[in-house]
Amino acid sequence: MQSHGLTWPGSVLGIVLAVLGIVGCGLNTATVASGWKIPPDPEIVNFKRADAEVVTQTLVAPPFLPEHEQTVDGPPRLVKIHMNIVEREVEIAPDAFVWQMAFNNSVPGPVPVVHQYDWVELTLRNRASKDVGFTVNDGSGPNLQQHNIDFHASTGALGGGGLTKIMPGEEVVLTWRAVKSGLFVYHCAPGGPLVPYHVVTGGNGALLVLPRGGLRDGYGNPIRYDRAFYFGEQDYYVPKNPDGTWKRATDFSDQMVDMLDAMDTLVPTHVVFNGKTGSLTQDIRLEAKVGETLLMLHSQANYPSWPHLIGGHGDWVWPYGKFNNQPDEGLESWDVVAGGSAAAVYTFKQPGLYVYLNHNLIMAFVKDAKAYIHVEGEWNNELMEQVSPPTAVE
Ligand SMILES: [Cu+2]
Repeated sequence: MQSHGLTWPGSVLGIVLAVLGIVGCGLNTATVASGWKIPPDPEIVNFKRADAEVVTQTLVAPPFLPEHEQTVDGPPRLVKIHMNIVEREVEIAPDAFVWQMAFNNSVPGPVPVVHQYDWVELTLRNRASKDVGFTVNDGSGPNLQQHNIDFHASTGALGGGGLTKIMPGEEVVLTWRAVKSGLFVYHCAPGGPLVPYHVVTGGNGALLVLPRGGLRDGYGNPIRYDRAFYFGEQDYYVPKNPDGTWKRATDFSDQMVDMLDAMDTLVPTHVVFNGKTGSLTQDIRLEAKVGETLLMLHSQANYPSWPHLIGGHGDWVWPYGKFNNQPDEGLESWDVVAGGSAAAVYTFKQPGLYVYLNHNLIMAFVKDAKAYIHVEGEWNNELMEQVSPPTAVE
């Protein structure tokens, strides 16, 4: 082969390249570490839970987030939240009904927002949906199954899953510390095939842990967002009747065996944002203005996704949704791993309709993994102009 003709023996070349690689890597890591990363403050890290101020956060249904501060100055706090688990039946697409496991009566569940090193104190209830003050769909009855919660943001006991198993009629209180910052999935995990069953019927959501000093761009400059939307993506596996229509079950337990068969194909029958078809394209109108910065939060508890903002970009993107990593600049599409998240910010520069979607376009347009964002403002011809409208070719 031609390579035998090289004047440098391969081994020498290899050693030279290896040395260059080590030096290059070392310099690079040192530059990034000293330039962007901020070491944790020992006073904050060592702060004791007993000394923390206790606050209660009222959760709201996605795609919106509870009121929150983007930066905090004081010591860590203990943030109390309440979630009720509701087994309910929802028409997720025309003539396709799913008995859902819904944290706080929404699919996906709500997005609690805390800051790194805060504590979360969750009261989780598994009880008859009629008693908890929700307006649930007709046909929903008392809960039938055991549920729990695994917070990917937490540490120990299967993410809290081992300490939160509750039967219908029970409630449990769990406190844990948010030691990592970022957007993290949470989901129900009762064990074995019940784990995916409860997750693909909607038993998942995400929790946002902001850095105490707020978000920073790749240069280390602070980022403030004007709006934040949470895109919780859900894959469903609805069984069919022999005649090809969607099969409907009588309750959450009755649905399970046929749905597990449909899940065994690994091919979702429906993929949606915010729980059902049309949720963020028809039911809820998302709006923004030119000049505003939008924080786009995205999670998928069971399947990968590849987000893209049609007509815009990710100005800064955290592909794994973890804010203590330097964000990537100017991305067109990015990754959400199964059981993970992504976060991105974009400052709108043109008015009009933007589509935030899963850029597996079959998932977006044959299924419904997409959201519309309606943006108002002045059009900028410098960025785009239709120089000549469509006319017939002579
Ligand atoms: Cu569950």
